[in-house]
Amino acid sequence: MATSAFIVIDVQNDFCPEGALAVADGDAVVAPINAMMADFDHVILTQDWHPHDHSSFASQHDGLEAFSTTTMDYGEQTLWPDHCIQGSIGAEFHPSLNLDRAELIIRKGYRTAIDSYSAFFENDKTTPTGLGGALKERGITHLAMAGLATDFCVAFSALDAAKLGFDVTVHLSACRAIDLGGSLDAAISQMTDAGITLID
Ligand code: VGL
Ligand code: ZN
Repeated sequence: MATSAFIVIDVQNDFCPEGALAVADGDAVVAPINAMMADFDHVILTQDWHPHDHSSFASQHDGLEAFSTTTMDYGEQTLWPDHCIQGSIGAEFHPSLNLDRAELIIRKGYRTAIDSYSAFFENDKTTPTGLGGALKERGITHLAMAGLATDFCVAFSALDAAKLGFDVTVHLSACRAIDLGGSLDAAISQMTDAGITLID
């Protein structure tokens, strides 16, 4: 029998209403995610976890504004408001997210010089987080994903998982998007092209 894991992406205060990088209606994902946890063998969470001077923050780039893009050593990078700073309340999981079944919490974006949208590889597309190995070592073949934000951390994670050979389903009704310059439409078509199952 196939072994499944539910990967819950970045359901943190800063991505919910009133957070530093609020995703519209972001907290609406909490109830459906809590309900879905019972359907999977394993539950794994990711947590965006940046140092206060992270290079993805517009505040670290003189003259550049949040939601603009710049070029890093590893390629193009969107600049964000300061968010999910290590140890801050904004970096904590939403207080209603059920953490009881979480077996593993993958923190990402903790290196100052590189961002990490994906739960599998940092934004240079080569530095692994270790999650792929952890799943494979445990015989997990099927992944379901939900969380925040659809068009960044969820999509990047789903695309990398498909590339690594996992069978991936994204539950869109338990995701919300940032939608920056067409990023949501682009993410949906990339996920579709990669053979990822999208469920509404
Ligand atoms: C995310 C932008 C910056 C996300 C994280 O969780 O989608 N987006 N950091
Ligand atoms: Zn981030």
